[in-house]
Amino acid sequence: MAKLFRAAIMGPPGSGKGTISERIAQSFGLQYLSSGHFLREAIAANTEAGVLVKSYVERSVLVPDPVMTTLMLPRLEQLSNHSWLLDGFPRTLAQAQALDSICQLDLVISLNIPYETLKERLSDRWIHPASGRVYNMGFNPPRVQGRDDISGEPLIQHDDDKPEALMARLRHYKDVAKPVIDLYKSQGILHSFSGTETDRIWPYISSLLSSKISTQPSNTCQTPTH
Ligand code: G5P
Ligand code: MG
Repeated sequence: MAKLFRAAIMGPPGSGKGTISERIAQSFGLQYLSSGHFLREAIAANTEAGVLVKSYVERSVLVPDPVMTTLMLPRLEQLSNHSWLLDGFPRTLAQAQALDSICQLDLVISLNIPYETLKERLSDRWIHPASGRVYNMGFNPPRVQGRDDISGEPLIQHDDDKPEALMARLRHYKDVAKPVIDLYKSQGILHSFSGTETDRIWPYISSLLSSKISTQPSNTCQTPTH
């Protein structure tokens, strides 16, 4: 049986977590779990959790830790025989500790992307609100300008992607992420990548994963006793 492998990807809004995660999932067969995706799914389905988190996600403010761990940990428990990649979780020290209590990660990727690059990317970003599909007018444009590829519905731009709001979000990200990054550094599993282009960073991430996935014994995940 193939060894299990558990990884997480961290980085500020717009750093390329989603883009890189999709490449990792495709190239290495890891199950891809995105916290943002689960939140948007809950909001679209109007579940109890969805109603609770809507105003946070719409303002790009962090959802409270207990809500996030309740959303994420049961999904991971169900995947105890799978290799997976987490995108956007854990984001705070409390979330990292909650995750640590059920499962030790094998590897954490941290993306360091300059502010100017993030600003350019996010101000070029358009979203299909119903599905959460994201387009970038330069890097990943829709087939028809201003329209979602699948539904043909209009795309919108978030207020949070305007420069002033973005600066505050990025500052907040740094403060909250620092203890999480320190934790994974102390465990010897943190790998940081810096650059302005996903396509240039990707070969380094890909070769790191190739070496880790084929050679390392995995850490173990346990189903917690509640
Ligand atoms: P999300 O959904 O995790 P964010 O804000 O962290 O959202 P986002 O926007 O999803 O991050 P990303 O995944 O890091 O960004 O980046 P991406 O989508 O791949 O790339 C960004 C854009 O740049 C895209 O348009 C892409 O095509 C383009 N791009 C990528 N690479 C390049 C390149 O090389 N060049 C160019 N030109 N473009 C490129 O979280 C959403 C909300 O959910 C809540 C929070 O409210 C959060 O704000 N949330 C949580 N709250 C608490 N705890 C958690 N763990 C939470 N997780 C989510
Ligand atoms: Mg994302």
